[in-house]
Amino acid sequence: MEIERVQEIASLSNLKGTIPSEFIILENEQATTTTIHGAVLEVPVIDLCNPDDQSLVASISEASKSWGIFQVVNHGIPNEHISELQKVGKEFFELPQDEKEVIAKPIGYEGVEGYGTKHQKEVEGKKGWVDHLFHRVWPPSAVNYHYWPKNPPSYRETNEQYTQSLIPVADKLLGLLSRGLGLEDGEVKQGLGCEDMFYMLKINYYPACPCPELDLGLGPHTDMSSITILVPNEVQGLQVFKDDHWYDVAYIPNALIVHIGDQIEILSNGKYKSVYHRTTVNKEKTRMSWPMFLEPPPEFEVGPIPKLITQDNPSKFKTKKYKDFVDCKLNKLPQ
Ligand SMILES: O=C(O)CCC(=O)C(=O)O
Repeated sequence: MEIERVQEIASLSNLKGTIPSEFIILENEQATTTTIHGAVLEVPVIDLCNPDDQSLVASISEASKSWGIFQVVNHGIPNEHISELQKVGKEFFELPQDEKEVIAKPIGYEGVEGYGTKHQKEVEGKKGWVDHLFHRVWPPSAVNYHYWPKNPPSYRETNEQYTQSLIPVADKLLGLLSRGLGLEDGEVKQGLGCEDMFYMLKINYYPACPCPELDLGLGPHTDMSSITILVPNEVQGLQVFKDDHWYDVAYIPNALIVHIGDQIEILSNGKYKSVYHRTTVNKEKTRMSWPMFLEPPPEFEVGPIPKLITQDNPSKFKTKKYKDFVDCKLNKLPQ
């Protein structure tokens, strides 16, 4: 049985001007009816070169408490590393279908890595308008090059270069988040598995859609990771739920978009909030995004940091292995 890719469905749909019914979501879920129009959300901007350390800690902590999302500028990753990452990812998705299928997730395989299209329906029983590629990039012991594109030939080097520039930024962000909780620099990272943490790269490919108002790319969700560090292409599409409404997020070119994920919400005992977000699709343009999910190793137990628990602030979350958390979330079971 062959899996139909959204990219292929999109080519036909764009000719016909309609989309198949399994993609059409209920009117009260559609972006046009649920988005606040004419307003874009200016999410907090964190300048990583801010020389005033205390104000940097305060701003990241405030953004993580009240928004769960922020954009990082002056992060130190050269713009070319970002544009090269985008270029090779785009080149992979533009290959003939057969070449992409070489690294597809096999049918029946339970892993996450590989080229794929979400099987489970996304929004109220409907499918999202997106294909993806997942592969781990760090630590070396967790990398399986089978799932990395061989074409374009510079794919591996470019992704390794981006990862090497991202790791110090991730470390800095985790340190600042730790200090924002009144802890030492390394304590949040320790609570996530330290150097054993997995860096999982995903590429989302949202083809142009003739009826963008009828479907979403990804339905509303929070990320299971600790933090997610994302770069989008230039096409608008990320939306955040804030004060009971959905808003488009305004991007700053070459900034990194950081989502607080479920594991940081747990570890901070709810002080930091994981951000509820979704994506829309565009009528003329392909949207792409490159989220990097920083995940605890599967067997690692994550729970509220004991120092943060007091009589007045009792534990709000169970401590459990990350793989068990993922299992409950994917199967919609109570945590
Ligand atoms: O494409 C985006 O901007 C968001 C991606 C996302 O939320 C995800 O892949 O889980």
